[in-house]
Amino acid sequence: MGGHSVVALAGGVGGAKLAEGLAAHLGDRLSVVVNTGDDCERHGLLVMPDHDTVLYNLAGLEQAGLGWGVEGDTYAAMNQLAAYGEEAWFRLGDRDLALHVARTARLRAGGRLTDVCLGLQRALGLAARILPMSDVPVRTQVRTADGWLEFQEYFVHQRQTPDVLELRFDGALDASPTPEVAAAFGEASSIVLCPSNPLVSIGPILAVPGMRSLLAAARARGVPVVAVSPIIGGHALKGPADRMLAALGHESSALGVARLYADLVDVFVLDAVDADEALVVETLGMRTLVTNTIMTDDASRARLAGEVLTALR
Ligand code: FO1
Repeated sequence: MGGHSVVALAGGVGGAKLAEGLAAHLGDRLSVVVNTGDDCERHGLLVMPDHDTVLYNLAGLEQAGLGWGVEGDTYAAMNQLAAYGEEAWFRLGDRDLALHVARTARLRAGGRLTDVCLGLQRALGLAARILPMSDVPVRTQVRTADGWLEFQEYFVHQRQTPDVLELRFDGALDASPTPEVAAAFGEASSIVLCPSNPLVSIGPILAVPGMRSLLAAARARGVPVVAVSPIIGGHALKGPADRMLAALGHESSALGVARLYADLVDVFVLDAVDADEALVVETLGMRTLVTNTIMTDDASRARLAGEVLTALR
């Protein structure tokens, strides 16, 4: 691919897996723009779940089974916090806590979010860059029958049980893409929308004022954009994307996701299970790639990433 650089938009576990596959091909030619809408303050510390799951996947530290946190982590601090009567439903491992302590300390010392994140990534030896979508806080909130909930209250504490009636991205109107995100889009030769939740992972990124313009400007230069469906056979492999799509009036299918991306994307990647939807997706004005999109290990992550990059030539 020569000196070509790629921007990937990602959030959650599926996004982190493809990001890791892309990093295997691209190294420092990859910039991953991550959703910060899931971010939260826990025990006085800033936790950035979507940034952190990409960080740990690219560093080969991820807790594979859970999809978040650090492989082999212990929970001594968490258990001691509970002993002091602190909330313990959001499980932070000891090694994970070190990241939140370092990050929060550097932010309190006046560091800019993106600079702090890049410094921690370099400490873990990452070649690719993980870029917060904005340095200004954006927080996804979910309206349920009980009213508006902070994202992690819905996602973890209430185990995604309530029906989602509405979403909002608090703070988005005061946010803007960081200079690093704008530069990454400006230099990109390809753009990838990873198989993340289109509503609460890719959605908040695209809701940052100016982000869609960056994408449109790249496309106007002839930069191809590919999206990988996070829905396979009508279901999400992990997380609430399928139920959320249906609850908010969208079709919970690869086609339903393609419709959400119709004006943004040149190529749409569907799993072989959904091959019968490819023709209809093409009527939306996108080319399609039908392949096995299930990433079970590093090899399959790199394979899918390779197919995605090849589809963009
Ligand atoms: N998800 C859970 O379901 N339970 C948890 O206790 C939990 C803790 C946690 C700690 C750090 C972190 O970065 C993520 C964590 N997650 C947990 C996942 C988190 O809810 C993410 O927002 C989801 O993975 C969706 O992106």
